[in-house]
Amino acid sequence: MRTNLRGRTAAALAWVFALAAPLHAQMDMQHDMHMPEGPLGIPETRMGSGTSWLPDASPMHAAHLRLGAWTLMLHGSAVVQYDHQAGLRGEARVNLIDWAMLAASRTVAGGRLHLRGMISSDPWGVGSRGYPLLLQTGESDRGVPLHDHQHPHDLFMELAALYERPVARNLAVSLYAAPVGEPAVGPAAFPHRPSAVDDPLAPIGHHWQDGTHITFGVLTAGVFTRTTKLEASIFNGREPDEHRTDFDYAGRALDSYSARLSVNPGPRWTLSVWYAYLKSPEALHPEESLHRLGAAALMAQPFGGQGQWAMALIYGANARIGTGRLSNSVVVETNVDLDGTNTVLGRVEYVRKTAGDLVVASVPPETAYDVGALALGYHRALTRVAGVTAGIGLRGAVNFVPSMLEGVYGSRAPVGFAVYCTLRPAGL
Ligand SMILES: [Cu+2]
Repeated sequence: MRTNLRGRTAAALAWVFALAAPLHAQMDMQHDMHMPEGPLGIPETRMGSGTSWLPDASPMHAAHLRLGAWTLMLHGSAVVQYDHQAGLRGEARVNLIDWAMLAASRTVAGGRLHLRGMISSDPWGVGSRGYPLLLQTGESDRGVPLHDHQHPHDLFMELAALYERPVARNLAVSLYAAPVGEPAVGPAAFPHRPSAVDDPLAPIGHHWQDGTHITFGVLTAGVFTRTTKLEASIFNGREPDEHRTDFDYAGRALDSYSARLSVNPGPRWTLSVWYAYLKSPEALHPEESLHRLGAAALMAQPFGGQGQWAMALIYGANARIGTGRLSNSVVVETNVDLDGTNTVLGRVEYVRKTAGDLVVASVPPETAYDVGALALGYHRALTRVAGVTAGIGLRGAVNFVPSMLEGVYGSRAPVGFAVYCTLRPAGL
């Protein structure tokens, strides 16, 4: 255990420096380049994960570089954290959670082509068991569903091509093809959401809301105006398996589908609603398929002189086909950068999870529980060198379980905390 911890810490530090070096080189070449605009004059800050929209006023943490006709952009985030979850299902570990995305875009035939590659070292920095997070569920390790841990993300988080082209003065079409990518389901995924930018831990409603963000096989077509986008996807509905470094096709077709409507009524807001049919998402329960639906409001706006305030309200629900029951989740999260240095963050969640989800063996698996979590944190940017910001953070959480689960968690309100260091490109 201790050797493991030491190994992880060393691996974590090595990655932090590995990530920092190329960022440094990129930023030196960047200087005062303007961010390119997309079709219909839509600002680049609106581009969220996959084909999702963010508020136009979202901060952009990326390094830009012009290479001939191509604009290259490097996004990323690396967090080393000591994560301590208390109680009977708690655990304490050091993890490295990271992702890095290289995006290249250029004009092609009157439209804009984007090529994206995003990778993560989670398979090693987090490990197959995931990082401790009370009440978190979803995906598996060694043939057993994960519980009270957030699964690692896959080495390949996205390999995608997106083409957007105007067809009239205020109308454009888009096509997204991704061997690995995000279908039109949910809001922008939490690792890429401005309201969660300084919070390294996942929402416990991840698999009720934005859990499809790494999908092996996605095709999405969209039509959009300056303010409104309607999209439809077909995709492989199976969640990533526990082998985190390969491509999880396993003979699956694009057997699931979704539709999403997004509206940016002004520079500060993104409103969206979605529906998805997920065919057999879980390898451990291949007979089960899901309806997933939800709605989200994302907000971003400048705060004070140099600050930035982002917030999200997300509702997501799953209904196992055949049960007729809707299991709901709600999260409100906020990230208030007070002055460009000090950030206060918070997240409040409610999710309805079953004994099957939480791996409580003593009762029938359909037994449902209302669980919740309240997290508060503080992040401070320490230095900004060559376009890279390093910071430290502290996050505490209280979780809420019903009395039926008191014996399982050792308390009605088990707690957790994390101390963490962050590294990412500075905002432009
Ligand atoms: Cu995820």
